[in-house]
Amino acid sequence: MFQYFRNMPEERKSSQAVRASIRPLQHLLPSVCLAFSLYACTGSTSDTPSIADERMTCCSGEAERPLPYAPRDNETVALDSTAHRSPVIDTLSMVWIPGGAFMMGAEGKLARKDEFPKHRVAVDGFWMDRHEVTNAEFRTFVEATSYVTIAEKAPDWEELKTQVPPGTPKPHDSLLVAGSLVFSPTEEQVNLNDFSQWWRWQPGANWRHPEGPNSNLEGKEDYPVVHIAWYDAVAYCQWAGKSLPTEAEWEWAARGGLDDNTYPWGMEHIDMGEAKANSWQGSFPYDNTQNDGFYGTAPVKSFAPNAYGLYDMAGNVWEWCQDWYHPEYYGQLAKNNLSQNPLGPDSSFDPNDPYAIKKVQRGGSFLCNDSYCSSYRVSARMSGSPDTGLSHNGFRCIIRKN
Ligand SMILES: [Ca+2]
Ligand SMILES: [Ca+2]
Repeated sequence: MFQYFRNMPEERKSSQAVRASIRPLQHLLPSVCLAFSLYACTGSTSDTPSIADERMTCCSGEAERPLPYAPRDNETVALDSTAHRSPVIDTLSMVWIPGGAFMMGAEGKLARKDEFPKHRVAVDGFWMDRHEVTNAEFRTFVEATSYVTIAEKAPDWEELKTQVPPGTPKPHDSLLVAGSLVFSPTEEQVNLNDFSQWWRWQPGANWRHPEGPNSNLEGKEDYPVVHIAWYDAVAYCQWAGKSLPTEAEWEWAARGGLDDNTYPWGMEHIDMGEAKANSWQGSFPYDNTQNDGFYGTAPVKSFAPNAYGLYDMAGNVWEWCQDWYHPEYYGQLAKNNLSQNPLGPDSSFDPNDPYAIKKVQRGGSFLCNDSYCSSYRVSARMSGSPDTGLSHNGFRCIIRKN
């Protein structure tokens, strides 16, 4: 949530709109929309500046095609490495993703600038959660560790003032409360460039209370946990003996063994035929026809999995990846014949939010729609401040063999 509390550079165009719409925070929180810029998907990086000082991390080598082992469904397999804290992998909840090489990135009219150029990547095999981490799973983690998510913590002014311009006055204590951003539909068609119109700052919103203090998780045990910051996701993964996937691992897994596919299921448009994922049908952000059966989040595994047995790789909630976000990273990797197990850039950069650090998110959410955000495509990239979760941010984990 601290994303909301940082200052925003004066030149940021959308700051005025955010100040107007999130008035309780306007004294020190003009950057509430920093996280939102990530969700202004289509065309949002068209003005990406060049990066003069960029360091990239990748390595070249041959793809590893053989499968180290590929157990059958429902077979419980013990890891052969003591490096993992989890001694046993439950294949009811995880699936083996075989290693291989593919062309990472996008082509086509829906792709954004940061999805180019396509480049050849190889990843080793790994285990991946079949579905997004659920409320029940996250509750087990919290009960075992007493972990408190970032959205549940009131901002510490002593910490906060180090992240805002010198001389910024301390806000009233009534403003320094825990909370998060919750989707709130508009009543009519609005300018889609002003995302502050459909997000509201909600004190008391967090994973336990997704819509605010008056909401709860009753009956939602198998829904994906939301309002999860990247640091929260990492804490869960570490407790579970798992990791967040790299961006390359995530895209490789999402493609389900297909080549050059647009969606996890293939090429058929998301709105054609049988419902394939939880997205937004109708006119965003005011009229959701719910053709897929869900207005907000859906229970995990509500739609058919991809060929690897992974559910909701498109839509439902965004999923955090390990990598820093940089819109020009692919251009660096494309200089290699092959990039094997790329770990992302050494540092992040978001031209829409140049003073923030950002991690990669993938897969889109229940709010995605072609008119605004088509991030249910397997190549679509998004970024988010690692200390910020929203009502459509979740994650899933992986386990690497070594
Ligand atoms: Ca839906
Ligand atoms: Ca998802």
